[in-house]
Amino acid sequence: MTEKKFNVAVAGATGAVGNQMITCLEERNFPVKSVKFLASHRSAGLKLKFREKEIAVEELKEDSFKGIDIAIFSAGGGPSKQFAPCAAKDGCIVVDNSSAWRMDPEVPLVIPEVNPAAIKDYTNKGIIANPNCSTIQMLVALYPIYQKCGIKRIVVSTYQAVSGTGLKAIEELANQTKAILNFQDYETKVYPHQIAFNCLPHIDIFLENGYTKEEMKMVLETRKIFGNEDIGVTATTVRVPVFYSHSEAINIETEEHISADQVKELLSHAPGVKVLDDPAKNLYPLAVNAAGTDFTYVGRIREDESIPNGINLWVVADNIRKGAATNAVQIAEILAKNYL
Ligand code: 25A
Ligand code: L14
Repeated sequence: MTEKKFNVAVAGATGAVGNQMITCLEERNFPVKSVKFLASHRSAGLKLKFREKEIAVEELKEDSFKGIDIAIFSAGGGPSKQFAPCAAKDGCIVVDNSSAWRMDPEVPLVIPEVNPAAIKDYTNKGIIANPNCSTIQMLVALYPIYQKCGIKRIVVSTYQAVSGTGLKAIEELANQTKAILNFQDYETKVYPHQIAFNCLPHIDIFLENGYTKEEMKMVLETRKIFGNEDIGVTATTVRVPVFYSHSEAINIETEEHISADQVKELLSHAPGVKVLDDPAKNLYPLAVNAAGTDFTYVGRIREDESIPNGINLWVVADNIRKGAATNAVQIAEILAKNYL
């Protein structure tokens, strides 16, 4: 039997995540019959390569999805809100990487290592949401512990790369770093403050409760993905002058006791996880080593000695790959294999 193949569109194809989505479709040998690359009018006509062939970028429009089976979106919240329903109306299933649809109760929010069965609910709206990058890597690491002994509360601080904000932010960090080291003037356009040689406790917009939207995504998305409204989550999300990969310092309080050694053993068999934890050899996860890979790396695993059932961990993953593009393509793979 010949494998079924699909007409695929990538919306936001010229962006940092969109580009990686194209690479992931190639690397993972997604069963593609045809591809279409979509972006704003600014990029229409630009040529991008897919499997050695040059393909012209087209402007994203309401009628872009006729004859398309699966569209992967990463063009920001505005375009997703506007165009995902147009795609669905034309029978195209959308895997959306923006925050636009994540908390819609009818739209499944999926991490393949955690809740792949939720994909079946794509039939509600024709849309599947990809979680926030910081949530994905945190839950890939915590889910095996959650299943084994329950988690009451999570306290997380993030150290997030600029690539999450897009190509312009990558340029801004590079330009500011060069300028400052050469005693030149520099511009601050993408972020409200200098990002080179700095840390900004501010990702996405501030909300009424004093938290940022990025922090509240970690709270609300965790509850939705675990299907547990009672789990306590509190987050501080920080932008750091790193290009690729987010790092996270995570403290959890479990329902039942688990030792640091048991956590190491459990995570060493967990899907998508690699444990790097040997302090004697200075071995722990690092952003520069995670970049370009699809694993969620976990290290610095130790017991929180201030409470009876507490664990501390350091979790690192490539925010553009597992945090966005890889996770979205993994969802599309399950959809294609099991549902279409
Ligand atoms: O709107 P938001 O939600 O606030 O999102 C802000 C940005 O964050 C990134 C993404 O940046 C987005 O633009 N982003 C969003 N969700 C993300 C997520 N979950 C995320 N990053 C990580 N995880 P990006 O640069 O990586 O990608 C932008 C892509 O979206 C296309 N696009 C934008 N508006 C569109 C649209 N496509 C269709 N319709 C629209 N209305 C965008 O295409 C790109 O593919 P493009 O043609 O606009 O960009 C091509 C080049 O132009 C630069 N550029 C972007 N904006 C401007 C611009 N140049 C001039 N003026 C601008 N206003 C880009 O840097 C790109 O190189
Ligand atoms: O997916 O790092 O909701 O600026 C939006 C903010 C992705 C990261 C999302 C950033 C995020 C992005």
